[in-house]
Amino acid sequence: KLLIMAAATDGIGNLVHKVKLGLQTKDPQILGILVAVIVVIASILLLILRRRKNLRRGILIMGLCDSGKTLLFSNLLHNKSVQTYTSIKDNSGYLSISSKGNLRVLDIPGHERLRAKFFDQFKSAARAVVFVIDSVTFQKEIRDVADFLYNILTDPVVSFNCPPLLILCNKQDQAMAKGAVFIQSQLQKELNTLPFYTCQTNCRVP
Ligand SMILES: Nc1nc2c(ncn2[C@@H]2O[C@H](COP(=O)(O)OP(=O)(O)OP(=O)(O)O)[C@@H](O)[C@H]2O)c(=O)[nH]1
Ligand SMILES: [Mg+2]
Repeated sequence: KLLIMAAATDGIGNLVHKVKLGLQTKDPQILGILVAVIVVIASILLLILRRRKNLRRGILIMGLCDSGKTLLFSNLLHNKSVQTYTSIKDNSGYLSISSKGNLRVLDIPGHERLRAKFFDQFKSAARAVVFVIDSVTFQKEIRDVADFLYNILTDPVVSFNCPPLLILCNKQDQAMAKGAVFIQSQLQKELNTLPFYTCQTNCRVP
């Protein structure tokens, strides 16, 4: 075993030495091989990253209580508006999108005591997050909205996977609803008051 290990170490040492020499003398053969190796490794890494992304098939609908998540879920999945009540458990269903296949839409309860548990359960599957805001009560709830969004954005799993995030300014049919541009600017200001957060996103209001 020791002999095999020594031979292997010696082999690698020899190879490293040859590569070093090739780099110093700018040997085209060695440079060619190195470029090929780097391209192969980069392609494998890209493939792994693509696979990881494709394995995540959840669309998480999140937001404070009463922001309209369940009604949105019902409209998306069943194409109808239903009478909703405060959710105490998640709703889930599959949505078929032509270019992406079947995606699992998850409506996460907004209640403070429940949302963390469901978020922890589903966050690693998040392909995208829809953060729903009640545009009527937004100003009154701005602190809670910002805190909740901050917790999602700074979550280690979410920051690692970086799923796209859509901020949905809901209840625009109501006369007292604030517009998306106003909500965006106020939310950015509020987020910037939170510790360790600087809003540098490419926020865009359609
Ligand atoms: N006018 C208006 N009312 C809405 C809209 N979306 C939701 N609502 C109403 O807002 C209330 C709360 O909606 P839900 O979908 O139950 O809210 P939720 O976000 O699921 O709330 P939790 O389950 O408590 O987290 C319901 O009475 C809905 O009918 C909207 O776009 N316009
Ligand atoms: Mg609900």
